[in-house]
Amino acid sequence: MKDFKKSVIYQIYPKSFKDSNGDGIGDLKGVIEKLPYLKQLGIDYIWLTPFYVSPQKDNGYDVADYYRIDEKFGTMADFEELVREGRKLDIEIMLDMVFNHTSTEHSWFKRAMAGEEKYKNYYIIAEPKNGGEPTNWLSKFGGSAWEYIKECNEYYLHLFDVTQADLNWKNKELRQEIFEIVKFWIGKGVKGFRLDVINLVAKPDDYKNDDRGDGRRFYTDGPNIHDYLKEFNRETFGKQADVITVGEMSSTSIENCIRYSAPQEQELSMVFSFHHLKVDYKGGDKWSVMDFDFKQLIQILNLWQVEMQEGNGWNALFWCNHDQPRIVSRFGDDEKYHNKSAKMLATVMHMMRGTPYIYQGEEVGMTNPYFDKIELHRDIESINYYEIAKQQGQNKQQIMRVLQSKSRDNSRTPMQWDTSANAGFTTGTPWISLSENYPNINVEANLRDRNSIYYYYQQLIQLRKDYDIIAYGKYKPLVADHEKIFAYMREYKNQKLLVINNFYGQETKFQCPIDIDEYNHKILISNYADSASYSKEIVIRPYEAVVYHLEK
Ligand code: TEU
Ligand code: CA
Repeated sequence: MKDFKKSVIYQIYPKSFKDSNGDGIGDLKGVIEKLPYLKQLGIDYIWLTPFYVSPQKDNGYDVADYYRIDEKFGTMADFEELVREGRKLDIEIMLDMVFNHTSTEHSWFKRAMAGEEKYKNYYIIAEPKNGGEPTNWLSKFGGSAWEYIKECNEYYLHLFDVTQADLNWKNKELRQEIFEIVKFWIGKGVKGFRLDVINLVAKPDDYKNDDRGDGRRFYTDGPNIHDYLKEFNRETFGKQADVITVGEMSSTSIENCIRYSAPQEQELSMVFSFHHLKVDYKGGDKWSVMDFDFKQLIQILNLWQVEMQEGNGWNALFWCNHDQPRIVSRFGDDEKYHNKSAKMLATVMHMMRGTPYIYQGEEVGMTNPYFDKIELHRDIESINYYEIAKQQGQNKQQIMRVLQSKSRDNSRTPMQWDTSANAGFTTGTPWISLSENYPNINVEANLRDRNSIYYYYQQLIQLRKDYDIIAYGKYKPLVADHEKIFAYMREYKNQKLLVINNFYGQETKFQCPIDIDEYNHKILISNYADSASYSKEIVIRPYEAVVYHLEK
């Protein structure tokens, strides 16, 4: 059985990974084709974002049938082959479960709209208040979170798109339906589940206006959420020791995340939290352009490492996913120090206490595509923002610059495999445009170059397997007042790791915290071939990352 503390998980956005039949849309056969590439990289699990039957309004996060695979992605036979072929390579499959809401195309919702009480009670439906929406809550994709149902003069709640209706977890029958779905996929050999915005499913008993926000404080980490997750664990994945779970926790707290992921609580294995990816939100607004706040980033990373450790919780470690811009463009330098900054950012995450996640293309340094026309965008959240910002009178250039910085489409362009047409992603017309830099940034070029970002990720993954201190070591923050350096330590038995990372393109000096004489020391990994050996004061070059292993 795999130990998730020593494992690395690779996230695949099937629609943009590899197209096997030339329709311009990535599919499951394309994933099967690339298993040997992933084996060589060394990852242990593949997290697949949703590929179930869906009208694709939110690219699959609007599920119309949880038991069937959308024909665009393939067949159940393809999926079973993927599990089988993956297991031969010791790679397990993690599925993405969207249980905060369904598509309004789901039969449950259709029957609810047809007036069947049983199914109306599967959703959050409320009476009008003062002839209007039940509350002033906002959808995360813009606009009101309530949609009017004229047939019954009521409203249904949708925290995301209007075609994503929120489910009523208070309804035990509905929860039972959800447990059956998970047991079905466990029966298919699935060994992991990523639970989409799972900390939003516990809604309050009464719906009150939010006089100081968009309503999220009423349903985020809501009432009974821990009881729901304990029941979920007990009824399904908790029965299988070799099935792991990760909860996507939107706008959550450390206290709740310790309870979500501490083994003694028997809820989930680990959690995704996003606070470290909001340090470039001007005034907390995602739709803004600003350089990331380095000090705030360090403070947040240290806090979540130390507090989760104290509480015996477990972090999912990540910079990138299908909702976030590419990290080398965001916190690195994707022009002058593309290779060095990508490797430095990888070192920061992979040497920490938690389970690392790599998002497709991150391992070869894929960047934001810098789309300059709205027509190139496909993401519903980005297109909604464009329309709302235009109505607010913002000029197109300004809006496009914000989208270039923050749009989710930044991470959804096709995987760049080689220099052939469409970077080898498809022989057809890709559903979304490629980043124009694919002739230089692609898997083929990385595999040819021993100094590439790919081999650096491969080395990081192998180190976590070879050195217990990386998986089990105590995290020790170091003085976080350096202008450019983020450094921390790991301690385990008679060993220490000193991890030093320069987040900027200028040289700087670093005072090492430990007296060396009592230790044998070596460099475990560095993104400079000739990193300085350990000494009291070290010169750290632009975007330099170096990990010292110290042993008594
Ligand atoms: O994302 C949840 C979520 O909070 C994101 O919407 C995120 O905050 C936002 O995109 C960042 O701007 C999950 C899925 O990852 C996302 O793809 C879905 O759109 C969303 O849930 C609804 O299912
Ligand atoms: Ca296809």
